[in-house]
Amino acid sequence: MFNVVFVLGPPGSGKGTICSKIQENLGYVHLSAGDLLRAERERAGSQFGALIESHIKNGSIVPVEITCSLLENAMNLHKTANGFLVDGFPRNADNLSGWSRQMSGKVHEQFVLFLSCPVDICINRCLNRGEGRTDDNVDSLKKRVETYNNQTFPIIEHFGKLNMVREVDSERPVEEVYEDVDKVFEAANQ
Ligand code: UP5
Ligand code: MG
Repeated sequence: MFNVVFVLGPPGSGKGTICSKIQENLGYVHLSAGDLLRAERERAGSQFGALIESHIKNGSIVPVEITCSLLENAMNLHKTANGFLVDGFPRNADNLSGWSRQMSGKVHEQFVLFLSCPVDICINRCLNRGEGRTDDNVDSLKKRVETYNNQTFPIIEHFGKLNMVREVDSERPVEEVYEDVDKVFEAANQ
C-alpha cells in the first residue's frame, strides 16, 4: 500500500517548488502530474501528444485514464518509497472518480496539502518563470485559473469536508512556507 499526499493549489502557488523540498528533506517521492503529462507529450511514439498539448494550452484537464496511468507507472518504479507527493492531481471530479476506480486498495491517502495564494500573485509568478512552458502566457493562464476555480477548488472543498485538508499560506517566501509544510508532515507522521 503506497502512502499518498495530494498537493493542490492554484497554478503557480508553488506546488513543484515545495514538493522538491519535501522530497529532499522527508524522502517522499515527488510526482508532478503536469510534468508526467509534459514528458508523455514529448515521448516519441506517444499517441497522446497532441491531445495533451491541446489540454495544456487551454488549461483544461486531460482524461483521467491517461494521467492516472502515468502516475501509477511512476509509483511502481519506486516501490520502496516512504510515500508519494502527487502534485497537481486530482483536479476535477472525473480525476477523483478515475483515481478511486484505478487505485483503491493500492494506496492510502494521508492528507491533502493545500498551498493557498492569491491568484494575481500566482499569475505573475508563472509569467516570470521563464521556463518556456506553452501555458505560461496571459491567455492560457486565464483559462488555467478559471479551471482551477470551477473544477479544482471544489475538489479541495470535498476533501475539506472529510477533514483531510492541511492549508498552508504560500504567498510568503519559500523558506517560510516550507517551515509550516514541515510541521504539517511532522504532525501527520507522528
Ligand atoms: N515560486 C514558487 N514558490 C514561491 C514563493 N513562495 N515565493 C516566490 N516565488 C515562488 O512555482 C511557480 C513559480 O513561482 C516558479 O518560478 C517558482 O520559482 C516561483 P511552481 O513551484 O512551479 O508552482 P506550481 O504550483 O507547481 O505551478 P504550475 O504552473 O506547475 O501549476 P499548474 O497547476 O498550473 O501546472 P501543472 O503542471 O500542474 O499542470 C499544467 C497543465 O497540465 C494543467 O493546466 C492541465 O492542462 C494539465 N494537467 C491535467 O490535465 N491533469 C493533471 O492531473 C495535471 C495537469
Ligand atoms: Mg508545477
